[in-house]
Amino acid sequence: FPECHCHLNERTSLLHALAPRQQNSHKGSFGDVAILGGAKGMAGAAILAARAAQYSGAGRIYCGMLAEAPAYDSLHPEIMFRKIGEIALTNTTVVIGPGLGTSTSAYGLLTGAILTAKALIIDADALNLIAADTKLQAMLSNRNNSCILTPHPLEAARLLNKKVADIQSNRLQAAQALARQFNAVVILKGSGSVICHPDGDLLINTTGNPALASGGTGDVLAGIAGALLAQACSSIDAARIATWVHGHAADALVARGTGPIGLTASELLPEIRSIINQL
Ligand code: B4P
Ligand code: MG
Repeated sequence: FPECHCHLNERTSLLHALAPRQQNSHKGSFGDVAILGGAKGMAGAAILAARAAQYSGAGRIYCGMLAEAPAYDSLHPEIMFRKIGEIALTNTTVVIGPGLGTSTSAYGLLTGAILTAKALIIDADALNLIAADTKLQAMLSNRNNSCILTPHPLEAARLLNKKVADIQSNRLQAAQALARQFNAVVILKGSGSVICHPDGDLLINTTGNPALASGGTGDVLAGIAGALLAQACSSIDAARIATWVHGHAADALVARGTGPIGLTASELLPEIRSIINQL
C-alpha cells in the first residue's frame, strides 16, 4: 500500500478547500449541520459534536436529541435544540451517532438519515447499528451523496466482523475494505488515523497524541468534519482536514502544558477554531 502522509500539504489543501469568506456572505452561505444523537444519559456527546461544528464555522447548528432535549446549551445558546422529527434532513449535513444508542428509535432515525441527508457523517452507535443489520448496510452502500464513516478500531472490527487485533495489525487494509464496501470516505481513528477514499486512496494522519484518549474527543472530530462538509468541502477534504486539525489542536495544547494528562474534549474547541482561522 502506498503510504501517503498528509501532514505536509494539509495547510495548502485547507486554503483551497475553504475559500476566504466573501464580504456579503451570510449564515446560509456556510451550511446547516444537524447532530442526531443524545439518548438518555448521553446528551453530552451530541452537545460536544454540536459545539465542535459551531467552532469549525458551520452557519447554523441544530441538535436533535432522542432523550428529552434541554431547552438550550447555556454555554453555547447559538445551538438550536429540536425534537428529533422536527429537523429537515434534505438540505442539511447530518452527523448521526454521538450518544445515539441502539434503540428502535435510533434505528429509525438512522434509516431516514441514510436515505435523505444531503451529506452524512456516521459515528459511534450509528456504526454499531449498521454493523448489526444487513439492510442498513445495503442502504448505505447504495447511497450516492457524500458520506464519511468515523470508526474507532472496535467499531471497525464490528463492521468488518473481525477482532480489534486484526484491524490494528492491518489498519490500511481495514480502512480500504470499509471504504469500498460502504462507498464512503472512512476515518479509521487511533494513533495515526487512516483516511481512505472509496476508490482505495489512503492517507495517514500524523498529528495527534495520547491526550486525545479521553471520552468525547471522537464526538468533537465528527462535529468538525460535519462543519467542513457543510461549508462545501468534498468528503475527502472534510475528512483529512478535520482529522489533521483535531490532532494538531491536541499537539498545540500539550506543547503549552494542557495535557497530555487531563486534556478535555471541550478544551480542544477554541484551539480548533484558532487553527482553522490561521490556515
Ligand atoms: P466507546 O465507548 O465507543 O468510546 P467513544 O464513546 O466512541 O469515545 P469517543 O467518541 O470520545 O472516542 P473515539 O474513540 O471515538 O469505545 C471505546 C472503546 O473502543 C475502548 O474501550 C476500546 O475498547 C475501543 N477502542 C477505541 N479506540 C481504540 C484503539 N485505538 N485501539 C483499540 N481499541 C480501541 O475517538 C477518539 C479520538 O481520539 C479519535 O480521533 C482518535 O484518533 C484520537 N486518539 C485517541 N488516542 C490517540 C492517540 N494515542 N494518538 C492520536 N490520536 C488519538
Ligand atoms: Mg466515538
